[in-house]
Amino acid sequence: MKWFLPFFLAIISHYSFAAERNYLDFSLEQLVDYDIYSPPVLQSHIHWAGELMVAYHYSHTRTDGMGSAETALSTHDVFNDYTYMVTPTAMNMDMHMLHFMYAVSDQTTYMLRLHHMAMEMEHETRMGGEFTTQSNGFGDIAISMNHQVNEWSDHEGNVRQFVHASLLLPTGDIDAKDTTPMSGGGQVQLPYGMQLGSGSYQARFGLGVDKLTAKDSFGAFLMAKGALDKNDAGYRIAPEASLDAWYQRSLSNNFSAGLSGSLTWRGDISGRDDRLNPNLVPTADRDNYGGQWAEMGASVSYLIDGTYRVGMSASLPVWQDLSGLQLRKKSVIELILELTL
Ligand SMILES: [Cu+2]
Repeated sequence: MKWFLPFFLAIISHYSFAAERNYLDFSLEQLVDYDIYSPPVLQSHIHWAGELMVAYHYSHTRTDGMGSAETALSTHDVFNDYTYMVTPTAMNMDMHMLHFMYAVSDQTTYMLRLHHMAMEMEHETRMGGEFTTQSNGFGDIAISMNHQVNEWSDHEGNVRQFVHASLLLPTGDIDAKDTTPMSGGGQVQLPYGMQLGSGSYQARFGLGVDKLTAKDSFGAFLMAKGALDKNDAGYRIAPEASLDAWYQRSLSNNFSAGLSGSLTWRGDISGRDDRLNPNLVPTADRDNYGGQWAEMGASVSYLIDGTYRVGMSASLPVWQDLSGLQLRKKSVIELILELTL
């Protein structure tokens, strides 16, 4: 994160005085042309033939406190109601994502995503001790295609429909280890949620729609993802489905703001990793992973010279229903830097 800030500030200061293109002066054709309103979901995003886009996203996800179904539980509740020797108390995840998008035609854009994760989980033991485990490294690489299937204009603006397909490669580590007070100084296998990859090939499919007018943009994206095979450790990560919706509006020549909402469903892990002891800590038990989350977010976006876009977003869960016993989601903060060539 530290290396990113000077870069970010340098770009803002260098280009903020040179802005020529801006939100309010655009005709509808130009808005579509320059892709000013980048949707918060990159999976429903296409470019003109030959265009290359590089996007860097940084996100920080915080989970804090335990819960079961819709109820928050204190550490005291966990040790009273369950037999686990250890409970997680909080987790922080920092993710750096690099997306490369290249449009082979006006309808079809290919995308490659690389990401690096650093996770830190805080724990408390039944005896009152505290400890932290960490893992970090590159995650599963995604190769995707975004395709516009339909487009039409009415008197207000331009409507587009998209399909999305991805293949995720099992490049992320599923053997991440760390020491704990119970491991006697040795390295032990970390639980499912602290692993960097899925260990499986995964497929992801999506359907999206958006509408662009001279002043605003809104859209929705529905997505489903699942593992195609069991990994070498003997399990298959949970399938996921999500629905994202957003609204973005221009507030000045180069400034826009947006609101978004998402619903996420996650199923169960199938099979199990025999290196983990599910009686020791809730995270080692595969039954403590699925759930449903509803989140609301807000974002701001700043356009620089029609080429760069910098943005920031924050989202909070408004409802969560957790399978078994797990950490409750608290917040997600994201910084975005996009360059279109
Ligand atoms: Cu793009």
